[in-house]
Amino acid sequence: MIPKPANARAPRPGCQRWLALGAFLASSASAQVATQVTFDASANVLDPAERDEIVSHTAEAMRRWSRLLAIDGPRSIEVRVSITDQATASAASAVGIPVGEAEGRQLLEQSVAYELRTGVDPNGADPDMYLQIGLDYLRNTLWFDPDPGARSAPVPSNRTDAMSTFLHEVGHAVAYNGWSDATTGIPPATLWSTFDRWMIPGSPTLFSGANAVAAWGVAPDLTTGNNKHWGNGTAIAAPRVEWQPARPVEWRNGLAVPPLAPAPPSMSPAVAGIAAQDSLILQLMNGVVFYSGHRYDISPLDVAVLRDVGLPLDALFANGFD
Ligand SMILES: [Ca+2]
Ligand SMILES: [Ca+2]
Ligand SMILES: [Zn+2]
Repeated sequence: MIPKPANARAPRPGCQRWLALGAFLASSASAQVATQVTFDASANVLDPAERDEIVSHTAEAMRRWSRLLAIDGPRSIEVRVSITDQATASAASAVGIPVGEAEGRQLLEQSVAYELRTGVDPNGADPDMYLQIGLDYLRNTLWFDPDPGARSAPVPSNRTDAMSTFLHEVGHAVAYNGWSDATTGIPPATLWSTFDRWMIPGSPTLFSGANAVAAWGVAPDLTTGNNKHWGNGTAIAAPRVEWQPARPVEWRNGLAVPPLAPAPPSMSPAVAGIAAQDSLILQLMNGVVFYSGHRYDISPLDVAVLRDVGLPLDALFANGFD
């Protein structure tokens, strides 16, 4: 759950290759995205059934994110899996790709996002994304869905839904990552990611991407100490308003040029009648808690962030959400 800096990983030698095509449904976008999952030597502890579950859940998570995007040709995303002793799971794109300059800093895009957007694999045969999973978490906390595409079987009340975890981790590789300080939100002096650039450092740091602000109603707060995620504490964090019209982000000279942020509407939480599902704490990409027995999925706020980091959305999803 804790994102790693996107450029901090080195390729690891020696792996077994497993192939999963994330292309088994009809969506024109996802039909062109193949996900290849490989395991390094740390995964030798796994049995074949466990590997199959990791492959199927990784591919389905990549399919669910990539089907939102307008993709103009075949893509192949290589994911390298390691098994660790960490408490949960973590993931990141392999590298950050310079795509321009914004406000005096080099702007870097996650390598998975870059390849999905452009069709160019920025690091050749090396993996595009690294995924680490704690062994105890894998075996004693996660519940692997017998049909990760359908997601209809009841999630055991004492288990964490593995599809939710895999969706969360792929979300880091696609959009939710960067180099800003995890607590202060302050970026390095010379560079930042397409996500970092929208942070308003503070306590908490806020996310000011125009589409996210429009989707949420106010600038949503990022988790202090873990700020490539949403939310703090367990209270309802912010009111939100109805989904607003899509605001396309244009690319000029290699740089995502955002629309102007609308002024957040003035809303009283007591008047707005906020429902539990409107809490940042219940977002897939929240940084506070994953409730057992509960399914999380990509939300309209996540779609807004995809726009804010410069990804082109499929017309099917341009004005709403399925
Ligand atoms: Ca690739
Ligand atoms: Ca690659
Ligand atoms: Zn996370």
